Amino acid sequence: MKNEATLVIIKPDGLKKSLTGNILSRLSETKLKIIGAKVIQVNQDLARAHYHHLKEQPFFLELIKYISGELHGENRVMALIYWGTNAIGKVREIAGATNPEEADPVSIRGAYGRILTTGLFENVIHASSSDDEAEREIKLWFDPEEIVVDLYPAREGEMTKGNKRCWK
Ligand code: IDP
Ligand code: MG
Repeated sequence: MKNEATLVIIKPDGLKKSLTGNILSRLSETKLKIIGAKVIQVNQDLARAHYHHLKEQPFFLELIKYISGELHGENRVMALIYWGTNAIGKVREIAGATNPEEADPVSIRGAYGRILTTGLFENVIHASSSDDEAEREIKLWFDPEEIVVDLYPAREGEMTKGNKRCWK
């Protein structure tokens, strides 16, 4: 079994419900290593890029409102990269099925998720579902220097990148 990296996002409902500790404890059962972690605000561009494969779905606009925090008045998510043997499958298993009603009740989504009256699955965490998806998502959410393992080839950039702010 080869080492894999996978992206986990604790969605705004997870932070709003103070579930961060519980979720991290559950994920630690996998014995995988955390190799990147941060709390960030999700803007429209990131939200749409992350879920671009679902843009034709009837729930897409609500999903964008969900991941960007608009539904919960909570503008934070926690993004983590887990790394190790069969990381993608191990994390998906503990996360549970996409539909929280169908998810194993002891999985994270089964225990903490719900279906909104609009039909949206409010399911507390995101977890990458394949190697290709994990690579695309990790590159979208993290810069190379924010990860403690050299996961993918990177190039030397300029010291000040784009409109990034620097400390005074
Ligand atoms: P995943 O998160 O289990 O990988 P995806 O199909 O990638 O599932 O969908 C992304 C997110 O969109 C889900 O986590 C859930 O919040 C929402 N979602 C997916 N399918 C549905 C649906 O059929 N109804 C309502 N919400 C959905
Ligand atoms: Mg998915």
